[in-house]
Amino acid sequence: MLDNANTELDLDTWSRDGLLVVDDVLSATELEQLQQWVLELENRPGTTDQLLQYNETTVDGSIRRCRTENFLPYHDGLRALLTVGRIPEIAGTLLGQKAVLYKEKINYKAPGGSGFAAHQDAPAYPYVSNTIACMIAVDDSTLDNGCLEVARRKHAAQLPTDTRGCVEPAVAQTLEWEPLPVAAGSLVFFHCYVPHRSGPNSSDSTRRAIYLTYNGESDGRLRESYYAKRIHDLADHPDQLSLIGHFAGAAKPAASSSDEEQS
Ligand SMILES: O=C(O)CCC(=O)C(=O)O
Repeated sequence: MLDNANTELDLDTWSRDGLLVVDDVLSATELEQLQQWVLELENRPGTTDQLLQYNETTVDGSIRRCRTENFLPYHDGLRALLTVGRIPEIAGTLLGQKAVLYKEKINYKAPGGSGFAAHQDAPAYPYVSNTIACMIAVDDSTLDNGCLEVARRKHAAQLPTDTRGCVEPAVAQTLEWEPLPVAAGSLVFFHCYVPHRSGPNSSDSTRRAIYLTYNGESDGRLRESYYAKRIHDLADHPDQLSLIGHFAGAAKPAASSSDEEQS
């Protein structure tokens, strides 16, 4: 997968904005395969400390999958795609050294599913200060279904945070927010200080996106430490999807058969 991509990266945009959209990496066949893999993962049962699944209650009261985490050990195809080849190579070019995966997640955002408050990723990621995210649009990401919204050129430092670890609302209000709709198959790379947020899904179809976080190899292989801390810390905060409280909805771990009911 991805061997055919020969993308010229716009490094000026990357350093100016902290953000880069790369459109021509996945072929149509590769995208179809990815969509199938994501569907397979969505339907697997969750556990308390291995494959992590989360559901949310959407506006109409139905319980829908909202997030999968820590799937790398449990899916050979995705493990290969996300750790070898073009995607980590692009991340490495942007980081200036070999990129290693810090964490991986899928956000599903079903119809009526919730968005995310304005935040920077850095406070959610212990043990490391420099990471970049790669969002892979599994479905078209649109204004109606809650695409990412970003503030460009604000990636130099941590902004003031509130008690949730999100950008202080008074500061968030002063930022220039730009919706970033992208077609399925697009990759969006962004630095861990890029402020971002998203709205709810007001369309009638699900908007899936994979989010990968990479760090430079010189900072270490931190993925297992991250997931150990996450599992430990979130045991006391079962309504949170992350080490920061950025999710606007009502989330719940789906780790037993009674929680697996999908509507
Ligand atoms: O998927 C989205 O709408 C935004 C997700 C996000 O910012 C996050 O999961 O940290």
